[in-house]
Amino acid sequence: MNGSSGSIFDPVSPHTQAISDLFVITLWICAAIFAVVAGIVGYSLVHYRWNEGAADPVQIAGSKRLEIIWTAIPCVIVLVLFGLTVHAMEQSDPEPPVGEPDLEVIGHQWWWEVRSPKLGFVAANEIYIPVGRPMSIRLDTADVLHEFWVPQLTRKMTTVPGRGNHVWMQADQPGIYQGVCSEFCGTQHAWMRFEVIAVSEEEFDAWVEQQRQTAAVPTGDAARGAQLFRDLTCINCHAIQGVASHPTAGPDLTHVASRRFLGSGIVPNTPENLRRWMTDPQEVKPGALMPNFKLNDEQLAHLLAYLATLR
Ligand code: HEC
Ligand SMILES: [Cu+2]
Repeated sequence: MNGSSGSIFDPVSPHTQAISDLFVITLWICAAIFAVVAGIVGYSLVHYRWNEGAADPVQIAGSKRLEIIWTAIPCVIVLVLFGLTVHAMEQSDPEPPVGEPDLEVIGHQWWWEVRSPKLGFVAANEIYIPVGRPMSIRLDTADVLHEFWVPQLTRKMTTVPGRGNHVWMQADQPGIYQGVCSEFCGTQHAWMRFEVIAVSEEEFDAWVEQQRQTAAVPTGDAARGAQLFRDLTCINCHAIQGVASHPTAGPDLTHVASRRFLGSGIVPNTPENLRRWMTDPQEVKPGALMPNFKLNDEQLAHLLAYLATLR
């Protein structure tokens, strides 16, 4: 898929286009100021250089006219920049809608909970959106300050404990866009990533439909894994829809097998990496808030069989 450079210079929504435009205009204005100032300095260096026997140039210290001119020009420039900035702020951060947002994204140390009471699903670290439709997102945090940022799609927005924030997210081209936490929040701040996957309306509906499914009832080894999932207290931290829907200390695992990455982007979701994660989460993501269960081979096999059914 295209459009996934992750660069702020490659905006894919009206919101980030406004920010990028502001940057470019500001850069050109500053470049012009630099050229004028450097030009005058250069001219003065050459024209007024020391010349044995020449008379001193005319002294203009205290000239009222000059003082007014070089006070007025910067004031006008600052006013223009102010106007452009206010405009960009309005474009990049329009009023939130009245009523329910489309999505709620909640920052956790160090992963993202994604839910939609409106559409009736819970997910983690992966957000599907329909191409071209502005999605309204309420932002919250379960612990400390985080900052939600998809450089190509959204402005930055902090998640503040006890105070919901809002951001609009839109992608005008299909693609997979990188999202990050952009406010230091502890050990694994750098691995608090997520992906926004912009797809057609039909594909979006299909994704929502899949996320709404509760987990299938497991059989065989997977059923033994499901039992371990309760006995070993996994269920105290991880929700599995149809089994327990409330815990939010760790990511919802109802559809974990269908996700592209584990540990908020730290490793691709392959059977090998899932085994590593279950053998010792700290080896994969040091500091992650999941304990090492020191599983024996049989427990590991049963849990992996169960997790594989969670599609
Ligand atoms: C104390 C709470 C806690 C317990 C108990 C716990 N986990 Fe976790 N788990 C987490 C957290 C937090 C994460 C996310 C870590 C991160 O990405 O920083 C996680 C991540 C995971 C992931 C990766 C999910 C993803 O999408 O990245 C899997 C799989 C997982 N846990 C399975 C289990 C299993 C199986 C058990 C029981 C043996 C278990 N967990 C017990 C807190 C817990
Ligand atoms: Cu962070």
